[in-house]
Amino acid sequence: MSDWSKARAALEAARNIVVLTGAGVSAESGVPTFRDTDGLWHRFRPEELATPEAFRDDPRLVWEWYGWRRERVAACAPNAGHLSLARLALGPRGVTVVTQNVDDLHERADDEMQPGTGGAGPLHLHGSLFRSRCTACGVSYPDREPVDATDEDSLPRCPACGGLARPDVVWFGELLDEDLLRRAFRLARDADVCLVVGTSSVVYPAASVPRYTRAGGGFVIEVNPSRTPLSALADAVLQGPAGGMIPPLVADLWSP
Ligand code: BV8
Ligand code: ZN
Repeated sequence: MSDWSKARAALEAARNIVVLTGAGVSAESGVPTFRDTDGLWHRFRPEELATPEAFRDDPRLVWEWYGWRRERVAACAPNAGHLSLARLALGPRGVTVVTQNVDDLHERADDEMQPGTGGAGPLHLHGSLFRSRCTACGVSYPDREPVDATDEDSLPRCPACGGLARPDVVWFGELLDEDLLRRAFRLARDADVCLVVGTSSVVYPAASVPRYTRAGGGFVIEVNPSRTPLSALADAVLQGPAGGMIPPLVADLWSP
């Protein structure tokens, strides 16, 4: 039995599915990944930008990077991979998307599939490009404004206390939201299938999610053009792009 047939059979039999996504699910939408050759960090280095130390040393540079990413994502649209996952979630199976991505393409796909419902949306383990958080009073708030990173005085400020705001994302060396992570692990443990799409599976603790499904006796499917450290653990490895692989993989699974 091919990995494709095994994966399809597991999804057909599944009552609960967890989908773990990484930057690769948004690649075909035009959002650069992190570690691919044309990745975000090809021109930058993670240590320079996605750390609290980098923000403390040069908040202007870090905001310039996030401001550019916010504009880039706003100009992109969900691809067939996002849309078919959103369609799957409308069907009889319990489907939870757990994403490492800070873009809003899963939410926008949900809106396209079921306008105005403002569904639960994905669990954002690493936060969101479209939320900022105050470094002084800690308040977190939706923020889609263009970032003026001309100088420190023009950087985003907290609407409540005027303190310097930061992107509401999880940087390296920062802890993830404990409750969110516990919820993701529990959902993965109880899932019949963990569908892992577009992640290099190198960043922890997010990369542990599929291991909980395995530990709970569930089936792990990996969709990625390349092999990753997860490939050896997966029950089915489907090598190809999310936008091309996910739609046929989940086709008709949404009909009762
Ligand atoms: C923490 C911020 C406790 C928001 C991000 C040593 C060993 C193990 C762990 C560690 C270690 N040293 C330090 C750590 C912990 C560290 C970590 O995991 N480091 C790694 C790099 C070794 N983790 C942390 O610090 C976490 N916090 O552990 O706290 C602690 C405290 C103190 C000290 C230690 C521990 C916090 C992690 C969160 C970091 N923040 N993002 C932002 O700016 O976006 S991580 C960043 O990488 C993004 O969130 C991204 O989601 C994530 C993972 O990357 P991917 O999504 O997988 O993207 P990538 O480019 O890597 O891969 C893309 C994949 O897509 C590829 O496989 C490619 O083949 C595929 N692809 C390409 N095209 C397609 C495709 N797939 C499908 N279709 C396509 N078309
Ligand atoms: Zn404040």
